[in-house]
Amino acid sequence: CFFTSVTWSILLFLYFSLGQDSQVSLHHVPVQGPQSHRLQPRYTRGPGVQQRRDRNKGAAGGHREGGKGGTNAWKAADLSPEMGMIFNEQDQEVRDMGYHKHAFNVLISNRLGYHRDLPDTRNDKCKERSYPIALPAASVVICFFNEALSALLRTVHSVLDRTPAYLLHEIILVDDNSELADLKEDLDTYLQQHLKGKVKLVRNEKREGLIRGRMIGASHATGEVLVFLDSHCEVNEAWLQPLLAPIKENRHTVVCPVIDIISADTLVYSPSPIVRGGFNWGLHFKWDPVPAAELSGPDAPFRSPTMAGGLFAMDRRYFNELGQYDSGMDIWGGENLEISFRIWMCGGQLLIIPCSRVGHIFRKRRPYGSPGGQDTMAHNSLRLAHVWMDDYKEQYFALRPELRNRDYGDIGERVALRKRLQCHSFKWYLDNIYPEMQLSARNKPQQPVFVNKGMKRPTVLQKGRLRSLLADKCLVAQGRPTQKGGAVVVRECDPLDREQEWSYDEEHELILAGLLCLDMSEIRSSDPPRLMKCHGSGGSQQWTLGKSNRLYQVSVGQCLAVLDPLSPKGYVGMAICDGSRAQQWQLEG
Ligand code: UD2
Ligand code: MN
Repeated sequence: CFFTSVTWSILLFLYFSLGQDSQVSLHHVPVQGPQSHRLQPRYTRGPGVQQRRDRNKGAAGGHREGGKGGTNAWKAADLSPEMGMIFNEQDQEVRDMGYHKHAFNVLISNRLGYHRDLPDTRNDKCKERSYPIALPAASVVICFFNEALSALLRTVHSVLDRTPAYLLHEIILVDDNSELADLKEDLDTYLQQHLKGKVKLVRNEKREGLIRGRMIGASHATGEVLVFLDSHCEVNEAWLQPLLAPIKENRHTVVCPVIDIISADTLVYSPSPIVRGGFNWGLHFKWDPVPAAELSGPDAPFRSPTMAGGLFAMDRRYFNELGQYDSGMDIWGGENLEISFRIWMCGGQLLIIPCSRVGHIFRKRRPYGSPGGQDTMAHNSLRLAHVWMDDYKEQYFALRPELRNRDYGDIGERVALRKRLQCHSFKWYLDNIYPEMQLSARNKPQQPVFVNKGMKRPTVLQKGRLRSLLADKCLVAQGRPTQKGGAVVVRECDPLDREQEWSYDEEHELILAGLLCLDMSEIRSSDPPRLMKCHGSGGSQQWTLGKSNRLYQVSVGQCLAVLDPLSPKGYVGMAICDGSRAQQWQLEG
């Protein structure tokens, strides 16, 4: 609300004008280390490698605009790590409940507001490309279940802000029977007050899942082209024209933007590498390198065997002719491979358009289940295997023998569709569209892409013991420093003990004895930090070590503190940053 915004602005103003660490202040742009390419953790579905060039850049002119209704924005292409700073219990609650309900940092999402600048992640050549003025107009369909309002509205506003009005036929929101009462009310009010006539809202009377949800959205659409987006996206500069042009040229072309990465912990927007979609025999989508022969330039569209699923554009009539989606698929999963196989096997083509960039919040877990608790991914994959994969479905069953006799419902209509459209065989698809698949040993579990590429460890900036100025003791592992999940405590400093040595690197990781990273639980910031395997994607393992000697944790917005300096137990924990001596640390070599 307005008053919280005002209080927040004042607090921030005071905070930043009272001379905090220059390293993390909004106005300071630290010298950047060499670009690093690290492995994206396997559980997120982000495109493999991240370039985190801009991550700790101070926010350029980061100020908060006055205004009502939470539409305030940080006019910044990038964020300060301080965006997640917790000032009081209310912040704490927003953050913790946000992780619980949405699996990303809702505190930062709310503070960002509904509009923000984004780094233009396109290749420079894209800026010189021109597109026909006359292009088909788009109906943007966004289906959501229990989405955080700020993320949903930022998705909507990014479309309104960055799409020429004549190309935007409409925006259709499909509320998949969300259970959060506040979300329903707040969305209704906001749409009434600010977006009347600009956004259509369709409400499902029961939870349908994203697959039928999108079909419902599409059935309300009247634009020539359908564009599907997840409900936590931000479209970037000139994103739509490059998607519409290839469809205009050939309406059997389906196109995907490059999906840039919005960090779930920090909301920082960073570019994705140029990769394309594949899959493994477990029928999981994966990102693959683009074969050189497929790439004719940094700005040229290229063919992709599959799509990630959430973000694509397609001629509306073609969507209908091609059989929309399989309405027997539930909630989540598998529909992306199903539509990809169908496009290629039945005479269409699927392209990725590097000049179109859309950011997506890649979460580490899905914050919702299915109504009956079923594994909908398995159900949906079975349907897709039985309809589209011919004998190659045996590859799937070899990995998932327990599914061989599982019921998957009636697929009669989909089999008839395949026949009616006179689609190619799955072998044709593998031979012509995804030959890489045939080369790999089919039954071996697939390695994630990029395992060995770009895994260079980040440069260490500082090394030494981490001494608490209050306790005059050093931060060490409570048990063995090799023990994953182990806690840290303060103990007598021993300059000769290698197991007390921390390295602080350019990725802002704190690594003990060259082994494990200091990590904060993203679910509950009241938990103490632990030693975990370094994952290389910032957030829960990102610490800033400032001049005022505090150790600020970016993802939880708090500082590391000695809890009771007199107790021999030496417990430490996270606390609201207050500059006290209990929160002062020195990394000494
Ligand atoms: C990816 C896709 C997603 C979908 C999925 C496989 C991207 C960026 N995302 O997973 O679009 O293809 O793979 O199925 O490629 N939703 C509902 N009702 C539900 C469940 C989800 O409306 O019952 C909405 C949800 O709010 C979101 C969208 O569907 O807007 C996709 O769900 P997700 O973000 O959890 O999927 P994601 O990105 O993990
Ligand atoms: Mn998503």
